[in-house]
Amino acid sequence: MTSRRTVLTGIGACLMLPGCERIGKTKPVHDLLYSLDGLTMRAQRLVTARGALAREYTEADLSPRFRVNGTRQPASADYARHQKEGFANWRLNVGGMVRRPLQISLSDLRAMPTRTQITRHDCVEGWSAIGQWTGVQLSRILDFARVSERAKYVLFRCADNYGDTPYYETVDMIEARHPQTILAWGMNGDILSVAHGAPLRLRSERQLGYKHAKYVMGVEAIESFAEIGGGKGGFWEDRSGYDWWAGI
Ligand SMILES: Nc1nc2c(c(=O)[nH]1)N[C@H]1C(S)=C(S)[C@@H](COP(=O)(O)O)O[C@H]1N2
Ligand SMILES: [Mo]
Repeated sequence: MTSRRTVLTGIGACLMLPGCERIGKTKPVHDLLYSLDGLTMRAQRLVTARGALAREYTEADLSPRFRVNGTRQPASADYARHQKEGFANWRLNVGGMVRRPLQISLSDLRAMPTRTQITRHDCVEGWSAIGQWTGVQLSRILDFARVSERAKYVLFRCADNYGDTPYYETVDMIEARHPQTILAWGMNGDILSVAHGAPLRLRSERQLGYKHAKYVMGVEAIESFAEIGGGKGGFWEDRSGYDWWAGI
């Protein structure tokens, strides 16, 4: 208990000092992840302001090259068809615990109010890159679909499989409604490329790279992820035991 309190105080104190976000910069992501291992997500929420923003950068900071990781081309026939059609007939399915299920076209998503942000992506495998992302805040879509108050998480179903297993991710409602949590259709001033998750990918800027689901086909409000996939809340969480919370 004492040691936990010491850790908490340390982090809390650090957050009040300018330049403290550098922790994430100087320490390898892995170290940071495991130094927080003993803390519950709730404890981290207590020491971090609920609405705290991930650091945003300037265009001068953009990485000359943004690595592609994981799937770079979904293999399904469905996806191939949409890709060929320039995603003109593709629809984002919004469902689960919502009062108004939606099917939103890419042009409608692009017509919604946009948010552009330059952020650093941290992959658990030990690389980072700064990129600019443009999209619609997930909170707008949740509001538009009139998500139920009982929903606790948002599930993202992706178009790509690893073998027979579809990639998926979940975030809680605090993360889902965070202002920097966007469904991005643009990157570095261009339309999002297939390699980076076209037509739509999640940016959940306070979390590690694997949470940022690419090729998002469906968004569902859910009460629990216990019955989805392997029950751990995400593809890599199921397969490799990666942390579900994955806060940076
Ligand atoms: N659908 C899907 N989303 C995914 C992945 C994937 O393989 N499939 N890989 C994840 C991982 S581990 C990382 S680091 C980022 C990589 O995004 P990038 O290819 O744009 O760099 O996407 C994440 N989202
Ligand atoms: Mo990653």
